[in-house]
Amino acid sequence: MKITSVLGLGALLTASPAFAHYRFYKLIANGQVHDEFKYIRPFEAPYYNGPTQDVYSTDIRCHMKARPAADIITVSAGSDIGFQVDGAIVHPGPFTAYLARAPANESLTSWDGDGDWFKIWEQGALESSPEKVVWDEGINTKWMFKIPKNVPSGKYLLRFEHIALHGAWAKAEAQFYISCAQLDIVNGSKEGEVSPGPTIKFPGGYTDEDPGIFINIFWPVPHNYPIPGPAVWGQ
Ligand SMILES: *[C@@H]1O[C@H](CO)[C@@H](O)[C@H](O)[C@H]1NC(C)=O
Ligand SMILES: *[C@@H]1O[C@H](CO)[C@@H](O)[C@H](O)[C@H]1NC(C)=O
Ligand SMILES: [Cu+2]
Repeated sequence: MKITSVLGLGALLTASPAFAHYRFYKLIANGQVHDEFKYIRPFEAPYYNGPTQDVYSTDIRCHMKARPAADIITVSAGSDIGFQVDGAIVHPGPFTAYLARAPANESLTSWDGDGDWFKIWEQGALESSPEKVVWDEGINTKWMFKIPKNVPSGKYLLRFEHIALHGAWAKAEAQFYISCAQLDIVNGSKEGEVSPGPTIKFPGGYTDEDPGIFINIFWPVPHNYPIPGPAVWGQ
């Protein structure tokens, strides 16, 4: 949004349930765009493309009523990975990606994701100056980043998120669009060599009052937007 004062427009969009939403429905890994929801945990009804707004619910982990996917993809530490959206991002806000490793005694295809999540990538506004803030809204349809090459090998959930901030001037009105993929990361570091962090829990790591979650992005326009969650793991 380049306009400085469109509070009214924000309210209008929030109130319009028919407005097009979006899902991160395809995983991009090993140089290939995979089928819809292959390796990605399904959520809610098959065509639900709305957000979750409750940061205190387990829905904040992998989206509304997410359940395990059948398949796990093997990927190499240090390789490129990403997600494709099924339409266009129609709201302003940041993107983040996190990993959490499944405990040794759990199977990734049944683990609930109640683990320690560390951030591996984030993207705030594409352009940010006191005069102008440009969000990645209707611009990109896929987002690529790297699996850290030093991550310990193992079974992980990869959580990808877009936080829509058009209504976030009201408390608990930020919208979270999330997908989790099931990864078997190989060729990473050996057990016990590194501990990625800082880590957070989902739920637990975000609150309704985080400065990047409860914020009016229209006025004053935040040219130093604080992306929610911990710092990206530096390796
Ligand atoms: C892991 O590393 C080995 C040796 O370099 C390589 O042959 C193999 O293809 C790698 N695995 C993946 C999934 O990239
Ligand atoms: C794995 O271990 C944890 C901690 O001891 C326990 O809470 C959990 O129920 C165990 N999971 C399984 C599948 O046994
Ligand atoms: Cu929307």
